[in-house]
Amino acid sequence: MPANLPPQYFEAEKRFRLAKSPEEKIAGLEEMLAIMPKHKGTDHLRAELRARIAKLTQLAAKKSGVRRASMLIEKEGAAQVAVIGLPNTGKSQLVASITNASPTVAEYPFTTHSAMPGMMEFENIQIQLIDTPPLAPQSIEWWLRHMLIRADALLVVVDLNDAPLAQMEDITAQLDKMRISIGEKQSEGNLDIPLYQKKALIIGNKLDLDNARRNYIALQNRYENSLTVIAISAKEGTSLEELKRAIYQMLDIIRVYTKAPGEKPDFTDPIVLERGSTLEDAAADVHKDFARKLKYARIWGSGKHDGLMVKRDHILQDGDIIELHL
Ligand SMILES: Nc1nc2c(ncn2[C@@H]2O[C@H](COP(=O)(O)OP(=O)(O)O)[C@@H](O)[C@H]2O)c(=O)[nH]1
Ligand SMILES: [Mg+2]
Repeated sequence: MPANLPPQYFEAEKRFRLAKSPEEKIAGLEEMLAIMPKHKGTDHLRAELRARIAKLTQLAAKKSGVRRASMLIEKEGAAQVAVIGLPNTGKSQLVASITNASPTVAEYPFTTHSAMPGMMEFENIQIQLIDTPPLAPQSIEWWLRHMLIRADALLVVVDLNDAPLAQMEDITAQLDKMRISIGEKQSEGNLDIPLYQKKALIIGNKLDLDNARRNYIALQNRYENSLTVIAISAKEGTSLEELKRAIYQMLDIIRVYTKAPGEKPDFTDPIVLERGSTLEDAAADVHKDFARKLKYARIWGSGKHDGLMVKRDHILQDGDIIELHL
């Protein structure tokens, strides 16, 4: 057992041991996994936790008859983003409009019972969006919380023609119960359970309808200090390019390109990293041995001298081109 596990870990472990249903057990394990520090000393233990989660998930899926694939969707592309909101706000329409997936869109609520992923293209990267069942108390599935916690960010869809401020209140209350926070307001729920802070963007949909513009301004005023609000019409395709860019910006990721000496970089195949990543992080992404072997790199782009030599702790910017020297 590695040292340095925080006390919350042992509290989560206790909840796991006392849990009866596979769902509660999974929740306990997910918490333990989230709390555990990420380093070499915990690699083994983290792998073990993930294996136990996978096994219990299969069990729970068999019991509830839900396909495992619809509960825990493997991340693909540069990031995984969950699309959430109340019934009939246009979540499925949005996923259908900006990804390659085609979830059912219908005018009656609760059409979406499981989660469906689709890939959205933004310039030279792909971002995975997941259409989810509505965040209404009667339809919240036990696996939704895990899915939202796992996701890199959330897109909160509200219907601009249907009291969007009240919808936001509803949604943040539901998220609060799951101990998930988007931007502001601290949760008042069970303080023993860790709070997950998530990046989020508010999408005001149905901009084509009558009261939409006025409600959009009210939403913007309400959230101007905490969250970005984008108004779109998923159905008519209004402002979808702006939305894609806003999603990319919210994710706080950067794209870096590698090149061999004397050659041109391949701009179709970026390395995607968290903002603030170093040259060493980029090298590790190319090959796990490269981070160790790296001597220096030459760098081009974003206001630098062309071909400048930089060391492993150099912080990279979006669009940088690097030539690794081992
Ligand atoms: N006017 C208008 N209707 C929309 C828009 N997006 C979705 N809808 C309609 O809203 C209803 C619910 O859409 P859906 O995507 O199934 O909502 P979900 O329950 O959030 O997945 C359907 O009748 C859609 O045609 C939009 O941008 N404008
Ligand atoms: Mg739907």
